[in-house]
Amino acid sequence: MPYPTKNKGFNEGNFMRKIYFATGNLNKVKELNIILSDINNISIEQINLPYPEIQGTLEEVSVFGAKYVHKKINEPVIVEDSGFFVETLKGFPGTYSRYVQETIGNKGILKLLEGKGGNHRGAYFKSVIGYCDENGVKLFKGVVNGRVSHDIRSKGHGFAYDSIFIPEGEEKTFAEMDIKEKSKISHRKRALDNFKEFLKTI
Ligand code: ITT
Repeated sequence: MPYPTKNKGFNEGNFMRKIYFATGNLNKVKELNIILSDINNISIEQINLPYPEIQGTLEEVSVFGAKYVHKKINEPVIVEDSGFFVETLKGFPGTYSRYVQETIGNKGILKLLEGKGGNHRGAYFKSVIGYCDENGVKLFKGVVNGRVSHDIRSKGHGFAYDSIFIPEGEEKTFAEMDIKEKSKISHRKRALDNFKEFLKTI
């Protein structure tokens, strides 16, 4: 069933439509602007309006956050909840990614994997974008598979777990790629590609 909308479509006419991006993470904003740079009738504006991060899956957090912020500002809004999942650690840090990054950090993750060879270092990033307007919430997801490196490796790019994650088919970590290179294959790129397809329909 087509997604119902009271407004004229995002794609009709030449006018600019604004979507707010509620996040406190400026690295996410930079990546999002690069990934959405080919869309010319939508502008994204960051809004630093913290929403309660409920304990739950990335999907549950995004639904809650998008509805919460939309209720406050009454404008179309996206939020993004992402996580880093290490397979041999049963998905840890997953939904605890932010806390773990701020406490044991990348060194701590490498320590937990000490002595584990290539086959036991599988990991993935997942991004769940929640979009909410007057018609309700929609979710858009993206995953990038790869492995945890043996050392912290960075050329000064990226953030958080980027310096210990090597995407599938690559030799470099995300932090050894510039933002454009990362943004061709990242979990965020994949989720936003799905979001872009949706924007064409409303
Ligand atoms: P919000 O304000 O948007 O919630 P946040 O930094 O709290 O920003 P998340 O909860 O979505 O974001 O992210 C959980 C953790 O995963 C956090 O430590 C992020 O820095 C990290 N993370 C998310 N995306 C990442 C990426 O592309 N590369 C490396 N680390 C990432």
